[in-house]
Amino acid sequence: METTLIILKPDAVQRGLMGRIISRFEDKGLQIVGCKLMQISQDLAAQHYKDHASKPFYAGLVRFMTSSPVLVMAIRGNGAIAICRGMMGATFGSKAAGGTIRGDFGVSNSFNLIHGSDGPEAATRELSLFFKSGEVLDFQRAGEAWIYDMSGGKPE
Ligand code: IDP
Ligand code: MG
Repeated sequence: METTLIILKPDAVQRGLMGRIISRFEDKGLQIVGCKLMQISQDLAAQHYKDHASKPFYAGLVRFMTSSPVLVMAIRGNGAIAICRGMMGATFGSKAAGGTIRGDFGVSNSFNLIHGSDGPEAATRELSLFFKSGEVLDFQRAGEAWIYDMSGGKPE
C-alpha cells in the first residue's frame, strides 16, 4: 500500500469544494489516513516547493499557497500516488481533461485546486513535512474486503 500527500489548495477551501473533492477519493476506494486544516508558513511552502525555487512562477506560487488555509491529507491505497495524480488531472485547469478534479472544478492555470505527490520519494518527503509521527493513522476499514480482492494474499 502506498500513501501520498494531497493538499486541497486555498482556492479549493475558499470555494467550498473540499467535500466534493474528498468524496471523489472516498468514492474511488482510497483511504484517508491523515487530514488537517492548516495555514502553510513561508518556510514550509519553501521546503515543499524547493524544486521549483528557480521557476518564474515560484514567488506567486508561494504567495498563493500561504494566502489562506489549506486541507492536507494523507491518502492510502494500492498505487495511490499514480491514481491520485490521474484523478487530479493535468497541471493547468485550462488543459485538464473533464472527469478530473482540475478539469471539472477550475479553469485557472495557477489556482489549480490540488497538490499530489508525484512519486514515492516525493510522497515520503512531503508526508514528513506536513504530518508529525502519529498523525497518519493505521486502521482497518469495515468494508475493506469489498474494496480489494485479497484472495491472492495481496490487494488486487
Ligand atoms: P503539479 O502540481 O501538477 O505537479 P508542478 O509542475 O509540480 O505541477 O507545479 C507545481 C505548482 O506550481 C502547480 O500545481 C501550479 O500551482 C504552479 N504552476 C506550475 N506551472 C505554473 C505556471 O506556468 N504558471 C503558474 N503556476 C504554475
Ligand atoms: Mg509537482
